[in-house]
Amino acid sequence: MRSESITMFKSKIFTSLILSALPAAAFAHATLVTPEAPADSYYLAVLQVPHGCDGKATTEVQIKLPEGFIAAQPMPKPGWEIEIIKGKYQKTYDNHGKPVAEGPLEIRWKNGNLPDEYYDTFTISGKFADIAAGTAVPFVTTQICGTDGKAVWDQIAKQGQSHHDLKNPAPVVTLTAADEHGHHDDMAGMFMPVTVGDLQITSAAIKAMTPGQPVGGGFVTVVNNGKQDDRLVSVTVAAGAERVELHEMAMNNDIMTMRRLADGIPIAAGQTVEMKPGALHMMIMGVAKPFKAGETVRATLTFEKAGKVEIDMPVKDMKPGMGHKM
Ligand SMILES: [Cu+2]
Repeated sequence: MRSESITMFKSKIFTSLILSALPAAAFAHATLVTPEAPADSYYLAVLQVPHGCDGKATTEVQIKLPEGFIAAQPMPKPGWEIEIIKGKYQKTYDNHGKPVAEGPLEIRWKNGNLPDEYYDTFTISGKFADIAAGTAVPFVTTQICGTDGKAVWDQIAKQGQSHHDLKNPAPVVTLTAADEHGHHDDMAGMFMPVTVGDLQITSAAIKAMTPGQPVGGGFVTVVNNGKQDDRLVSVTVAAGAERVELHEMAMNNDIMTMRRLADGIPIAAGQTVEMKPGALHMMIMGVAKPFKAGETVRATLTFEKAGKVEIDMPVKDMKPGMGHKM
């Protein structure tokens, strides 16, 4: 279970890394630059306005602050006036031990001029209070272009709907549990893709072991972006194990069998090979000290054509029962 959520979380991170690497003009919608934030913490809402209204320059940007985003402060922008609309919150929040029942509800940057061919950002700092992790929090935005143009970014995805399906989606930030995101230690559970030749190792994990187990399981996903077939020939780990074998598990006549792949694991051109519990895996024999979740194990993978590559494999708790008897 935990490994699944880590994977999901990781893919979100990668998505946001990829998105932020794109030129700003690639965004058609008004969006928040940071799409995820820990619940109950400070957040810098940076709204990105990608273009004007049908070719016209943007002259005003209005952001309605979501309920539960307290103590908001806009960042001034040269060339723009700021209006802060204050009022009562729907309930009373605790801000460092002080009850807070009112504050800014909407921020407006006015009388500016942002030509259609430019993008710009509008920033508000504030704090999330009493909003559950997992909530997608909208910052409804209205973009005004002089007297005859307007874009309202206020649509909110319903259950099972992607915001990509919406024409004018509200900029949203998704709140994450503090322990999922906030601490440095948790970054240890992540694996950043590693490239060797035409191959890319996109995920890697070692199953956490219980004391007394002498054998561990390891898994990588390898993508072959090249035009020639390759093969994972062997794996070694830096310390604390006798050897690593490459194994395959499969159902044969209703019996789950495991066999050693003495020739290694083929990785055909253009293919992705995913090792996982109950299928292809590394079997780490003679482990001196059981691998514990949160640790990292350095491993060297040797490929027939791409050669050797060193990776740091995070140790994770994996669903019991999916692997073989280890
Ligand atoms: Cu095995």
